[in-house]
This record gives sequence, structure tokens and C-alpha cells, in this order.
Amino acid sequence: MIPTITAFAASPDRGQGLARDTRVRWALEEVGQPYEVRLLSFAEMKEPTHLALHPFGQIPTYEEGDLALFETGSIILHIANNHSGLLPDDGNARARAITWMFAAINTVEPPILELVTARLLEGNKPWNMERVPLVEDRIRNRLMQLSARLGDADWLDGAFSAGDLMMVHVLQRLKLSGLLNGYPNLSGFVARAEARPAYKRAFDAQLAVFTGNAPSG
Ligand code: GTB
Repeated sequence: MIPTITAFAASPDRGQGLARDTRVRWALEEVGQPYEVRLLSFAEMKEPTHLALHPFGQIPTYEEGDLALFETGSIILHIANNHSGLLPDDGNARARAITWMFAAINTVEPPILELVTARLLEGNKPWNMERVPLVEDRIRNRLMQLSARLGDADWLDGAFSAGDLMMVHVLQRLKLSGLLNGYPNLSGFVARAEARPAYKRAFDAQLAVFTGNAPSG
């Protein structure tokens, strides 16, 4: 059965791959699962039809037969559990890879999202000049810890997994800030992941929505 995901009809990042449908597209590409995409305007995301799929009126969602999911962590875990290629077979290694998925979205992503909020939504607040450096320090602390753990390994725990996929997509949000530059092994980790053919296909597919070359789905 071909799953359908939802994505922005007009992504605010203009096809840079930062919206979260990209990580789901990437997971589907890694496992070789074709998918269809339903593009939504911001208004459509808040309408009852979409709210029935996603209580918070966001993208992406994932529909497969009578299953409907939201939250990229859950969607990617579902994909990884139902195909080979994103999680190891060994039980302990699998649990560790899933731990990295949670670490990406629960421990590394929150301060990064705080910085996005501080820069995009709070720039005109009188306390913004004091807040931004504090948030950047919190991010640097996480990057330092992650960098120390990765060391000179290619991936976070053995072979490439859904944990690496999630962590890389979280770290990509930092590219414009320059904060990743202080951690060459993390920049290398992101570059290695971006060189994967599955990532390139996912990136190109989300970019095609912006450039108007996307196949209708
Ligand atoms: N926790 C949820 C998940 O992981 O699935 C978060 C989903 C989410 O944040 N969705 C965003 C959304 O629908 C799009 S991805 N926002 C609209 C709304 O809440 O009304 C976040 C995102 C948006 C834009 C950029 N960008 O332009 O760079 C990057 C990331």
C-alpha cells in the first residue's frame, strides 16, 4: 500500500528541506517505499479535515490504509519498524538507535527551536539581545556533548540508522546560524548523511514542490 504524507504547498524555507516532511520523505527513500504527497495551504492545515488527522493542524501526517499518524518521531519509527534498513535487527542495538531518535527530538531539537523562536518571533522584544546568547550557549552545550560522543565515528551507534537520520535533520536547522562550524565532526556527520542517495532524492522531491516541478500526488 502506498502511503500518503502531507507537506506545505508553499514551504516558508523555499525548498531548503527544513520542514519536517523532509525527514519523513528521507526515511521512506531509505527503505525504498514509494509515497504520495498531499500539499496543503496554511488555511487547509487548520480546517476540520486536516485537524481530524493532526490535532495541532501541522504537517507532516502519514496515512497508510486505515492508519493515520502525526508526529515525525512516531511516523519514522513506524516506517523503520515495518521495513528493513533504518533500525538494526539486534534488539539492544535497535533500542539504542531508537534512543538516538528520542535524543534528537527531545534533547537536541528543543534549544534549536528556542533559537528559531527567539530570532523569528521575538526579535523586537526588549529582552531579545540578552536571550539569544543564552539560548545559543544551551545549543553549544548540546553540540559539545554530541560531538564528544560521536568522536571520529561515521554514525552515532554503528551503522546508519533512523537515529542518525533524525539527528541530522535536527542539526540542519542550525546551518545558517553558523553554530555547527565549531564542531567539524558534526559538520562532517551532516555532510555524510546529505551525501546519501536517499537524502538527495528526498531533498529534490521537497524542492520540486517549491520550484513547481513536483509530480502531482
Ligand atoms: N513535533 C511535530 C513533528 O515532529 O511532526 C512538529 C511538526 C511541525 O512543527 N510542523 C510544522 C508546521 O506544520 C512544519 S515543520 N507548522 C505550521 C503550524 O504549526 O501552523 C517546522 C518548520 C517550518 C518551517 C521551516 N522553515 O521554513 O525553515 C522549518 C521547519
